[in-house]
Amino acid sequence: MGDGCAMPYWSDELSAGGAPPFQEDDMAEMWGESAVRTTADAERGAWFAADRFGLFIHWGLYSQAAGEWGGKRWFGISEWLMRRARIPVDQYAGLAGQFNPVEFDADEWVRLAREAGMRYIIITTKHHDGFAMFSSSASAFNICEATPFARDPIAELADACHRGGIRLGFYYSQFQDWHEPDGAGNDWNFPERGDFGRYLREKALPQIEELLTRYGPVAMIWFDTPGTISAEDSQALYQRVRDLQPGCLVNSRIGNGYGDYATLGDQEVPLVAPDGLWESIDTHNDTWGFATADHDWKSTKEVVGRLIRIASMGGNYVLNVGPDGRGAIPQASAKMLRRAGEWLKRNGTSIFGTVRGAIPLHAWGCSTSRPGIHYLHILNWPEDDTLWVAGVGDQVKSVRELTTGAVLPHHLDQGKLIIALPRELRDPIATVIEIAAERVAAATVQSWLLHPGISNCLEAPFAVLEGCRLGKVQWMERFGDWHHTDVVDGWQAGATAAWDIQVVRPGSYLVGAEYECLPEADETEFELSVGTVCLPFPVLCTGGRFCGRVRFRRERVGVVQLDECGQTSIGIRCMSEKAMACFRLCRLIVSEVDW
Ligand code: FHN
Repeated sequence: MGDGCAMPYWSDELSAGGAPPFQEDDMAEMWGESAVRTTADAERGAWFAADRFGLFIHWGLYSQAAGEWGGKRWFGISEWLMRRARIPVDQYAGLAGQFNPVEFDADEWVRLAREAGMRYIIITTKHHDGFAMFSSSASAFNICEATPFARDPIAELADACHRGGIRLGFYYSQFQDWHEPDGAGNDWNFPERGDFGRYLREKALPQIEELLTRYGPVAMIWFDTPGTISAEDSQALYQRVRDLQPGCLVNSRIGNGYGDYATLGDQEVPLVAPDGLWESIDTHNDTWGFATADHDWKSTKEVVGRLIRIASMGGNYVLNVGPDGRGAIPQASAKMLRRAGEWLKRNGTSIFGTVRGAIPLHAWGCSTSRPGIHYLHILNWPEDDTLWVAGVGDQVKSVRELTTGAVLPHHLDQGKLIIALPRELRDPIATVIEIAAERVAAATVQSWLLHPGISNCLEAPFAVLEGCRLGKVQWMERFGDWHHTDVVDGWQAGATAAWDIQVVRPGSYLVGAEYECLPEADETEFELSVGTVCLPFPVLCTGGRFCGRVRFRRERVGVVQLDECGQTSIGIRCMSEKAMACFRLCRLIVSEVDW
């Protein structure tokens, strides 16, 4: 076994006054590569590819503390409380004496997941705090031996899942274990590097074996924060899982390119579909574990919108809730899950068992497909109740609203499908239109249909770039609350980012730009160009970064006249070198204006 404790993998001088709590490039090391080399074969991965929507549950001793310690509130992800507050091992372990989640009801959780339309559950069996939420012979620091509750909720949940026809996966923190001198991550109690090999042999591997041999079929082991774990150790873990349950999937956070499918960054919803099997993981508010102070709930529309966008790119959406110290799922989460489930009951055929959409991304939303059928998910309803769809071709057999089967009037214009949308069919979450068409044009977003009556966001990854490049920025808001954006950066003088667009309704269009501009690049001159028209404009400072937090601003650039239907290009050109490392463009926003 290699030495997995080589630090640093997470440079958080969190509670120490004044020191920056985190740095921009910590994340890559913490999450490991998301690309996997042992991708699941079609048979093992079949359920994953079809099931699309899962429930993530973060539940442990941190749920009891709920983000509070020493009379102080620790904003950010609550499951990191022990490390953030540098709580000594024995004091943190004292929480176990208070942890008595008598409201925990496994059948109720499974019922809720089913009501939400979810097909699988992944639950934390041991998070970074080292506390096992199951009966374990490998460590007495477990819920059966250390708490008054003295029950094994993982066994109860496994039984309930098997009864309820829901797959069950186990989260297991294989690298960080703040309870153990030999585990990684606790440098406040164990400043000397421990023997990580011994930790793996004596705790992690035995516990993983317990999880894979005592609870029936396990759909997946969900590893996390591989840090500096060696390739040899990742491989050994992977092999052990496969030996014990050959059908069990493993996520890419096992580290070093092992695993069956890719887990993206926390709360990351990509704009461009990753290859192979993949998942986006998200949480209902900003924390994963329960925190009394976090009420920043995503609406049902946001949650379902993310599920749709992810399904349209062929990915899975795993949404987290954080039950409290009594074992109750927060009311806000339960309500949102039920509402999402109602939408899925009506529209689930457009999500489950579908593949990535053959019809490209539009301003109104996105699509999913199955052979001969395409589902248009309208997330942004056009003001004039008219939907323009590019890339469908002329082989359309029928156009219906999915839930009612209502046939919708449609015709072709300039090679685009135009659908009349009856306003009474507008679903406040998302309306789904089912199109039967044997052949459609291959999905491409290189040419963006400038949709009348909706704001068109021309996103960074779809730009044609010269003298600048596509990048990604990731940052935390509150501690552990990750945000991700694709940007165009590295601007040289004369560099351009341009989008091919298709004008379907001539008129005046207001163009805006959303960007980050550090003080050094304040008032750098750019030009907006459409056809032969060039409008000069300065980019304006968005402030400096503090703790790596990125701040964007949306600025109006100007109004342009697009007088002819058809293909053209819209873009911006940088007129000075000084923007180079200090300006990042996320998108242009183009909206029709009533002039
Ligand atoms: O550190 C953990 C965090 O607490 C949480 O479990 C998330 C969920 O993806 N994973 C790690 C950070 O990526």
